[in-house]
Amino acid sequence: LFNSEMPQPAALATGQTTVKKDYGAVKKAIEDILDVEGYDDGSYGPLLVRLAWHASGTFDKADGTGGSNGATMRFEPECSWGSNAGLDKARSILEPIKAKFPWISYADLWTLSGVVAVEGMGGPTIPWRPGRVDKPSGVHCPAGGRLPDASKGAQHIREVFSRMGFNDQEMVALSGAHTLGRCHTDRSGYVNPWTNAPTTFSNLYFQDLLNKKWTPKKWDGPLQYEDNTKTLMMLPTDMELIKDKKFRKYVELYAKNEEQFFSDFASAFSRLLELGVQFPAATVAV
Ligand code: ZEM
Repeated sequence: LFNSEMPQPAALATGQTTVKKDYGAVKKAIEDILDVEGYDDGSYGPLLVRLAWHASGTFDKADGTGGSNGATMRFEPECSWGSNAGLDKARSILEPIKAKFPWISYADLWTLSGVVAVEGMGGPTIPWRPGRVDKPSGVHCPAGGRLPDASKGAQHIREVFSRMGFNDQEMVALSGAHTLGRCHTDRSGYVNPWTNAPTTFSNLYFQDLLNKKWTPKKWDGPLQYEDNTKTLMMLPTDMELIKDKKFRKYVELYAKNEEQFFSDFASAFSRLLELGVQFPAATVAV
């Protein structure tokens, strides 16, 4: 009864059944694995934020390479980059969720995890939409050396983040993610958390940068800074945000105005996770 002139129902035409892509259910599954006793400060949240960031922060706006699309961190050489040390753990805790919702791409799952983690730790709502497509092998890995080096200065920070397309204010807003989590000697060589509330998303990182006295830590490890309790830390790149006058202006703004920080972080983080991604025309936020 059908002829080529008649619109045909898609399922009949292709013989396929449709899977309902319930991103809300995936979000819920991620929320459920965030809190865990005995790992770091009791949450995988900071690690998942770092996964989303490193998956995305390889983008180069000059040629459109890198970025979250493709989820190439599954492959050599990207999975073995020194900068990605420890993220194997983040990827593996998401595997049971990928198994339960096989229709979601790794690239969507990793970025959504960062979003759910920020939200779950009390941060702003981050606009997120699906549409990233996994690439099949490591030949698609971006060039190495694109993620920032914590031992370097303001010029390096500007080079790396302007390559992605961010301005000074967005660089400072994104750096506010260091209010979360900690450094691990076996991953980066650095040690300790930035703040005393590493599983709560807040503007405490900016307040601490300005209000605590930071001095070089005396140890055999790489140069890092410590507060007078010797329990908190700042990386050399974190210190650049108060040494550089143009960056410092925004540190002062965000230390005073948490609402502004939340709103600017949400926009910049959302954009970070979408760099280089081509979304189908009618993709809406979930
Ligand atoms: Zn980080 N970051 N980061 N970062 N980062 C670490 C940890 C975390 C830099 C960096 O070298 C390091 C952004 C920007 C920059 C997070 C999120 C974001 C660590 C410690 C280092 C060394 C890793 C370890 O030992 O486990 C540098 C140089 C940056 C810019 C100049 C941006 C942007 C981020 C997100 C928007 C997070 C959440 C962590 C904590 C991870 C954890 O496991 O607790």
